[in-house]
Amino acid sequence: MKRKYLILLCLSLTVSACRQTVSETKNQNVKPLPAASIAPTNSNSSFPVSTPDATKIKIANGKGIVTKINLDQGSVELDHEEIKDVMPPMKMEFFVKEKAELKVLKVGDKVDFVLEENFGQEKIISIKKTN
Ligand SMILES: [Cu+2]
Repeated sequence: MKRKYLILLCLSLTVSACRQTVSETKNQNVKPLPAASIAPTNSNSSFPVSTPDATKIKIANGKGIVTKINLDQGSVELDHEEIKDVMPPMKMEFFVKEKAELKVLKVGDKVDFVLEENFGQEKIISIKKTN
């Protein structure tokens, strides 16, 4: 009888260990938030700046059509035109710096946006409906 109990105990331990692994894996799937943006240290000087830092943070203008809005995440999916020197036309999701700007947008809106590219991580710093 005692041995049977031990086996059961063993089994339940295995199961709970299993569950833990599953939930850990799930957590890893959570979309990583974009790393905090590194503000240019010389923000007082007029743009463009010609310090080496200027090459790491790129600002680009883009145009596109809203295909999805995620207010909770603060992200927007756009079917965007070519963004010069950044990327070809495509449909993709961007994080938006000012979530409030998303509240006035809806799917299908044509938008102008400003993209900040920071070490390969893009973030929309301004997005406005085109009239
Ligand atoms: Cu893109």
